[in-house]
Amino acid sequence: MKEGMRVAKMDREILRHALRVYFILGSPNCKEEPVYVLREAIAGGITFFQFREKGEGALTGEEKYALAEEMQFYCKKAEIPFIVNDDVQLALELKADGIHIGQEDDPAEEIRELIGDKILGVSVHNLEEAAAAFAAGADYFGVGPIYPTQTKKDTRPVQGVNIVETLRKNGFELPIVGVGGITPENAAEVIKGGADGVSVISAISLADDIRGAAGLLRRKVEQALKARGRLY
Ligand code: 3NM
Repeated sequence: MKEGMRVAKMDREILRHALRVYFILGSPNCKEEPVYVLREAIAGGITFFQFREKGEGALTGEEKYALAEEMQFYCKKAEIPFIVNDDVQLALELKADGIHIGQEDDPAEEIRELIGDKILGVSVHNLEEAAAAFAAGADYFGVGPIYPTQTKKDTRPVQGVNIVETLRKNGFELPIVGVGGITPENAAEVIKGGADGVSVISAISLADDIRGAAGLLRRKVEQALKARGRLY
């Protein structure tokens, strides 16, 4: 596969490393105050963050902006990349580190044009979507749902770790994070399959011990990366 022409904001290997424990959060995903949830997750050891204010009861307008800004503050303080789901305007206004888009959002080429060298994550579900996202300048792939999830209602069918293995076998070297139903118990399988990290919502956001859950997930991911020797 040809190397991408652009130079990403973060070197690809730095990004790969940063994606290990990728927490996604919006206020509808919390039992407790969302900023508290994020701060506990940071204290537990998350390495990457996506602000995803979606679903029933999601904030909009100024309230959404204010929550994003406060979350970004704590990510910056901890030197954790802060990515916005889907909302380019918000990502640009906040000078976020990047944006994550799905297949139903605006085309990746257009988003790349708008965001310059910010990080661009794209959800992909098969080889064709991965090839198109790579050509459009994606910096990493989000791949899922790996396991059944209650958190997002409109997902594609469950793919299993197979999809990650398929992407690797077909020569895709871009950083990959698995998403959907991932927990400390099954995270190692996702890494073993060739992912660089795991994206989770509920395994952290709904845990009774948020900090402990984030820490355990990080240990499991790092053990699995070590066992794999970081190769895919
Ligand atoms: N994207 P949880 S599944 C945000 O398949 C998201 O693209 C998915 O939440 C996809 O960790 C999902 O609670 C929800 O299962 C992940």
